[in-house]
Amino acid sequence: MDVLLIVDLQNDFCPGGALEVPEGDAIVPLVNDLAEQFDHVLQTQDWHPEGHQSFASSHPSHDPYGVIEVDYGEQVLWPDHCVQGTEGAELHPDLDTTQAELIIRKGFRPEIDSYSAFYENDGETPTGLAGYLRERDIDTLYLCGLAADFCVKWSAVDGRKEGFDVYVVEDATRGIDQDGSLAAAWDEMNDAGVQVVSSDAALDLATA
Ligand code: VGL
Ligand code: ZN
Repeated sequence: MDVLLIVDLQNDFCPGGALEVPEGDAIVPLVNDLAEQFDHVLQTQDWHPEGHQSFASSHPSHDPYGVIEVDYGEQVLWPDHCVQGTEGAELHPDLDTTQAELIIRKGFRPEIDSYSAFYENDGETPTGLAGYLRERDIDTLYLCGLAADFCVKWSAVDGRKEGFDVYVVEDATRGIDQDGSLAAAWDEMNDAGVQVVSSDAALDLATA
């Protein structure tokens, strides 16, 4: 069984938001089209408490987009974004979420960031998604949303680690592209056995 997983399509990742992904909002109509064609749709929502460790503002001597070393490895420091209960954390208003069967929130532990829909950034603390998918006999994931080089990539690679077939819908995602992170992300996904497809191909595959 196939699902469409829409990653972090939230105001703060769209132009005008706190952590804008260039053209992040441009994918909304296409994501809505995809959602309509899938029988099962899931979403993620980045959902940080104020003062989250991933915020540069929590580390006074550091600027946004710098990198620090934390318990679980490198942490990019972001502008404050997707703070719980704020407008920036809301899903994009034009995104049609009617069909979403599950919205998984992540990044809510103050001391640990969570890019992947499966694991916190320590690579060990599960979100519960793998179990949810297995219990529902879902074996194939189509990923779209934001950002291609962070949450989409980490979700795709972890999905492979968990044994799922994973497709990333290339025209239904956009990247932050921090220091070449976008090209590196496509390579990493490729190495992990993630398949990159166009939305047209995804629709053909998913309905086949
Ligand atoms: C994301 C950076 C920080 C993402 C979330 O959704 O890709 N990126 N938090
Ligand atoms: Zn975040």
